[in-house]
Amino acid sequence: MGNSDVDVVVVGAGFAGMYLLHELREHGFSSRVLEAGKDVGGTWYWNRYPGARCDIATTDYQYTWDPELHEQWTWSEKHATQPEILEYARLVAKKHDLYSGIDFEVRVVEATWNDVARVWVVRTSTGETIRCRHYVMATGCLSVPKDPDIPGTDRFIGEVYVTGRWPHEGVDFTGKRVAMIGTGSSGIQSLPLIAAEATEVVVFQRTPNFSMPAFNGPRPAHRVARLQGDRAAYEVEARTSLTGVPLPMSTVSALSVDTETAHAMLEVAWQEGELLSLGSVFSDTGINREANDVLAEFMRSKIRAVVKDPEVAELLSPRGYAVGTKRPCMDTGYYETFNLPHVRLVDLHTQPIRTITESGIEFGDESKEFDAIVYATGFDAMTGAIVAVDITGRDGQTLKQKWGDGPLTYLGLTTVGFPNFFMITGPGSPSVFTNMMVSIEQHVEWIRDTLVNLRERGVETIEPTPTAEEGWRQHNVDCASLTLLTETDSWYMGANVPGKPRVLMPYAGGVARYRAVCDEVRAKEYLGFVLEGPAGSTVNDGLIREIQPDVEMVLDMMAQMGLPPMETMTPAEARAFSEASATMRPPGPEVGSVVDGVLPGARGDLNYRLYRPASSGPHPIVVYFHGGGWVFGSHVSDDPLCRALCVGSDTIIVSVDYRHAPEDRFPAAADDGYAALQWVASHAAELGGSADRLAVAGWSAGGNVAAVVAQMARDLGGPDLRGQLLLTPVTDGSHWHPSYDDNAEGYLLTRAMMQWFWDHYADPHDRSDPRASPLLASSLGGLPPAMVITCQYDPLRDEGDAYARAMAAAGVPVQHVQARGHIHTSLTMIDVLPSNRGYVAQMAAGLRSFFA
Ligand code: N01
Repeated sequence: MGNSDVDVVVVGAGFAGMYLLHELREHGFSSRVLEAGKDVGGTWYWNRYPGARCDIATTDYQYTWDPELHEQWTWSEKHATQPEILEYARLVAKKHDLYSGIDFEVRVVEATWNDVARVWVVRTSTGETIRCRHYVMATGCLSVPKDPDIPGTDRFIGEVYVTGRWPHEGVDFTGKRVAMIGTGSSGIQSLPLIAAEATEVVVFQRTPNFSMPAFNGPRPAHRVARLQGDRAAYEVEARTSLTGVPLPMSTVSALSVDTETAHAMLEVAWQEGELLSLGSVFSDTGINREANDVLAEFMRSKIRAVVKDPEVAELLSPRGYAVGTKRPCMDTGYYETFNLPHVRLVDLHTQPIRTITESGIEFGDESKEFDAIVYATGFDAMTGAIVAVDITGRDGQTLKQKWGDGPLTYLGLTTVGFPNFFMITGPGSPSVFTNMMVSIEQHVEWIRDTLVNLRERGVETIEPTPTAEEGWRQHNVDCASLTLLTETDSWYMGANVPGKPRVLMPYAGGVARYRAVCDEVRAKEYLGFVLEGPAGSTVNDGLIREIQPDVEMVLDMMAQMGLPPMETMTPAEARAFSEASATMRPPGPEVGSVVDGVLPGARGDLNYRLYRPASSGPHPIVVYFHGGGWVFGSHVSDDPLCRALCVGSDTIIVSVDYRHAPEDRFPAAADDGYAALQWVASHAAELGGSADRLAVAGWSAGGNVAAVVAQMARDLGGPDLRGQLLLTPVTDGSHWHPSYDDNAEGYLLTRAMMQWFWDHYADPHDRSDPRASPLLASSLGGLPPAMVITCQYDPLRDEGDAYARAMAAAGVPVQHVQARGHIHTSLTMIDVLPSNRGYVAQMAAGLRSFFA
C-alpha cells in the first residue's frame, strides 16, 4: 500500500495513465495510480477477443515521448494485434519502472472534494482512503461495456462472452453453435476467427456497419520512409492534423467528378488499407450528405463484390446513414465469412429477438439453440467509466447529476464544480475521432504543464468558470453542426445506451484546432478558469472560441496567404484584388434567368444585373446594392448572395451598380441608388415585377445605400417601399462605436480599412449628413419595415444594432438578427460557410415577409 496523502491520484493504467505517471514523477509530484485490471494496457488489457487489433497503423499508434522506444521496439505488422500492443505497454512500464507506481486490482469506489482542505478524498475497493490535491480520470473512452438490453439475457445457461471482457485464457469454439450479437468493430473483427472454429454461427445484426479491409501486412512503406527521414517533422504533422495521423487534405469535392473517376480515386485509398484514408480522398464527404453518398455507394459496391448471396449482401450494406457517422470498421475477411455455409446473417429489423432462453434465442418466428452467445454490443462510451465512479464535487453535487442531460466540460479536460479534477480524452475533447496516442499525449502534457504552473504560482485549486464551460459547449455544437455526425444514432451520440442523453460527446473540431485552443488557454493565463491559493483568487473569465469554426478556417486560410491589408492598396489595386477574389468563390444557386442591363443613374448610366426566379411572375422586386466600402464592387460583385436571395425569397433581385469613390465621392452613391430605385419602380412591369411590391436591400456600404435610399424615398415622394433588408450596414460615420475597438485588428474588415473607406468616400463634415449616416436622420418614423442583420465580430456591429433599435423606437417594424460568431463578410460567403445557411434563409424569409 502506498502513500495515502499524495499530490495526484490517477485512475487507470492504460496508455494515458502510464504516461501521466511518468511525467508526474519526472516533475516531482507524488502520485498513486489505481488500476482495476491486473496489468497495464487499459483497453488492450481488457479487449482480448479473437482478432482484436488496433486499426490505426503502428507507425502512428505508439508513444512519441520516449524516442528510445523507436529503437527498442519494432512492430511486426501494419495493424498490431492486442497481445503485441499489450506487450509494448508492458515493455514501457518495465523500462520506466511504472509498475512500482501502480496499484493493480484496485477500483475507486468514490471520490469526494473537500472544499475546506482543498483535497480530493478517494476511497478504494480495498478500503483505503487516499487524499490528493488533484484527481485525474484516465479511464479511457470505451472501457465500460454497456449493460445487456436484450430480454432474457440472464436465462441462458450456456457459455456467455462479452468482447470487451474476454477470458484471458481464450475460448475454443470448436464444434460449437455460436450466436453473435452486434456488428460493430468488435463483432466485425472477431467473427471470421470465431467462424473458423465453430460448427455454426448466427450473426444477429441490428445495423450494418461500413467496413474496409485492413490489408494487414508490413507497416506502410510511405510512413516508415517518412519516419526514418524526419521523425520529428512527421510527429509535428500528426499533432497538427485533423485526426492525429498525417494525411493530405483534399480540395476535391466528391460531387465534382463523375462516378467512375470518384471510384477510381477511392480505390487507391481502399488499397492503402488505412482507416482514415477513405475519408480524406474528397474534401466534403464528412460535411455533405450527397458527397458522402458517393463514398457510401463505393463501399456498398465492395460488399456486393465479395458476398455471393445478393440478399445477404444487401442486408450487410449500410443505408440511411452517412459513412463515418458511426465509427467505421476495419476487417480481415468479414464479408467473406458470410459466404461460408455454416454462417448465417439474421436481420433484427425483420426478425427481432423476442427473448433469450435457457438454451438459445427466440427471434422472428424461429427458435434456435446455441452453445455460446457472444455479445459484441458495445460500450457506455466516453462518460460511462467516469460516472461509474461516485465523484462528488463542490456542494455535494455528483458528476452523474451534473451530467444528467449530457456531459458538460471545459476543453474536455475539466468541469465546473469539480476543482482540481481532470479527464484525459474526456467528452468535449477530440478523443475517439482521433489517433488516441496523439490525443493522450497532448492531454497528459497539458495537465502536467498546468500542475507545474500552479505549483510555481502557489495556486491550490483550478476550476473552469460557467461562462467558459457554456462557451465550450456552444463551440462543440457549432463544430458538430458543420458535420453529418449528429444525424445518426451512434455511440458518439450516446444513442446506443437506452436513456442516455443524445449529445455528440467527442469534439468534432479536429486535433490541430483543439491543440491550438488548449495552448491558447494556457498562454492567456488560464482563460476560463478560476485559480485560488492562499494569496486569493484570480477569475480569468472568458470564452476561448466564439467565432464560428468554419469562419475561423477561412480566416486561417486568408492569414496563411499573407495578403497585404487593403488599406495599403490604391483603389485600383483594391478593385483588381476584389475582382480576382470573386473568381475563386462558388457561383451560388441557379436562378430562373439572369439579365444584364443599363439604367440611368443620377449622372450617367449604371449597370445592373437582374436575377429572376424560375417561378412565374409577376414577382416582387428588390433593388440590391453591393458592398465594397463605396470604393470597389459592382452590380455583379455580390452575385452568389443575390442568387441565394432570389431563389430563397422568390423575388426578382435587381443588383445595381453605383458610382464609386474616390472618383465620385459622397453623395454620389446615395444619389445613384435613389435614381436606380426610381427607374426600377417605373419599369417594374417590363422587368417582370410589380411596382407596388418593391423593397431595397444591401450589404455593408450597400446596406448604407439601401438605408439612405429608403429615407430618400420616404422624404422625396416615393416610390413606396415594402421593406428594407440591411446586412451589416454602415449607418454612422460620425464616430467609432465600441465594436470598432473590439474588432479593430480583427476579422477581414478592420478599423483601418473602414477609415480608408470613409476617407475615400466622404469629408469629415459630410459624415454626419443622414445621406452618409442614416442613423443621424432627424426622424426614422415612417420608414418601411426593416430586417437588420449584424454580425458579432464586425466593427459595424454596434451601428447596425443602433439603427435597428432606433427604427424600432420610431415605430418601424424591425426584425433584428444578430449573427453569433460571424464576421462582416461571412454571411455573403454562399456555399463556402455552412454556418451561414440559416442566416441566409432568414434573410430570404425576411424579404418574403415584406411582400406577404
Ligand atoms: O461496439 P459498437 P464495438 N440488440 O457499439 C449492436 C472501438 N474499437 O465494441 O449499431 C442488437 O460499435 C449495435 O447495433 P446498433 C471503436 O471505436 C476499436 O464493436 O446500435 N444489437 C452494434 O452493431 C468502436 O467503434 C477497435 O444498431 C445490438 C454493436 O452491437 C468501439 O470500440 C476494435 C444491441 C455494437 O457495436 C466500439 O466497438 C474494437 C441490442 N440490444 C472496438 N445493442 C479497433 O481499434 C447493441 N447492438 C480495431
